[in-house]
Amino acid sequence: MASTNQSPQYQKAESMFLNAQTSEERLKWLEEMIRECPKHKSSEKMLANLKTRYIKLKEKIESQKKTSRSSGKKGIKKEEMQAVIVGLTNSGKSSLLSILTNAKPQVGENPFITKQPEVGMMNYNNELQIQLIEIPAMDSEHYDKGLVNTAEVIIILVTELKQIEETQKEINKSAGKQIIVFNKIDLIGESEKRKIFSTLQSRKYDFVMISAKENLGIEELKDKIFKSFDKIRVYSKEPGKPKSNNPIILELRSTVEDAAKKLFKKKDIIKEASVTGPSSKFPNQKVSLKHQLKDRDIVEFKIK
Ligand SMILES: Nc1nc2c(ncn2[C@@H]2O[C@H](COP(=O)(O)OP(=O)(O)O)[C@@H](O)[C@H]2O)c(=O)[nH]1
Ligand SMILES: [Mg+2]
Repeated sequence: MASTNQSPQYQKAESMFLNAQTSEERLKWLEEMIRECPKHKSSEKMLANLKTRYIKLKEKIESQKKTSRSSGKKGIKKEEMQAVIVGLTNSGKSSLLSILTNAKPQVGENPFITKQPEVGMMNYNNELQIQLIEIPAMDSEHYDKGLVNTAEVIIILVTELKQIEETQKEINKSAGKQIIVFNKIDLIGESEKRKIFSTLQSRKYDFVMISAKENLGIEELKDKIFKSFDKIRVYSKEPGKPKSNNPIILELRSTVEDAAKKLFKKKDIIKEASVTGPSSKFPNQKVSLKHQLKDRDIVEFKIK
């Protein structure tokens, strides 16, 4: 493709095309070249050429997409608590997944590195595990809506305020709870940070500002992720013994009866229950089976 006598816009698109790292990027710049190519007689042949290349590349991408879709979904078993990370390419999704979980996805400046959902387990307080999934960038061909629609919690990762609404538009079919996570705060000054903070606050988002690189705000984010599931941790205890370290995970507003069901999987074996913790008026308060529990309660069961 000779680029002599072409407009600067065309030349720029051509150089981006030649340096592009992925097929998607190449396609985008090819489209731009077609737009910028003069539409007069002398460049007819060149335009036809460009269009042929465009169609071929698009076909290639489509067929790759099909294979990666069918293989990509395999093996993601939905755990009890599942959150997805969505955002534009380069927002830091892979970086975040790798500091929150055991997963080691590839991180990098080149766009669209992540081509299929990456899964990791986040350990929370050494008590429970939350499944986190990085969804390939929304602005890529590999974006997967299915997983976003079924997750209970959606982490919207952005590096600019305007990306929030762009992202929300894409996920409007999902009922998952949204957490706005503003990343890369290590790159902005204090006054800019304050401005962003107050904007996020005035829009009443559930949000946290972080740096995946410098490990800022990560503990706060973990707490927010757990809270977004609307679950509570309840520790069972046998009389005369210390409380269990493995909490039972229950829905918000669960009762002592719900806890007993999950713990014993049998009915009518509870003789007496007492609670110590946020839902009790005093330690070891005797309660009925209908008593509503709160996060971090300890329940002692006496068995018939
Ligand atoms: N300065 C800075 N760079 C970051 C931060 N998080 C990620 N990055 C960089 O941003 C680029 C894209 O990160 P990546 O996790 O691959 O983003 P993804 O495309 O959303 O998965 C990489 O070069 C990361 O090193 C951060 O908090 N601060
Ligand atoms: Mg990634």
